[in-house]
Amino acid sequence: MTQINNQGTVSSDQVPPIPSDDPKTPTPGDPTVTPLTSAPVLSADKAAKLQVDADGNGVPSPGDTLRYTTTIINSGNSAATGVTFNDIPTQTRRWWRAR
Ligand SMILES: [Ca+2]
Repeated sequence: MTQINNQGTVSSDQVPPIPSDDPKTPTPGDPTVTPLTSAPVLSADKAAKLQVDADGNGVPSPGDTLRYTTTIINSGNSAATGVTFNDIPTQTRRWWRAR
């Protein structure tokens, strides 16, 4: 939706219904048009979790496996199309799953 069109009428016992007018236009008796502003607002959160603690020290260290979880959110007021997420792991990372 890119705009809202609205029109009312006024009438009395003495006159027929008269349509409301958009005062911003020169056309008499036309609907009032209000343009709407909308856009998607995208964000991507990425969290890391220790998936396999190879050396058992309880913290990420060389030789362990990390799991990354990515959450992509559209908090805007319109749909986003053609959305892609691009993240190329380095040689020190192993991907388990991205969602
Ligand atoms: Ca570790």
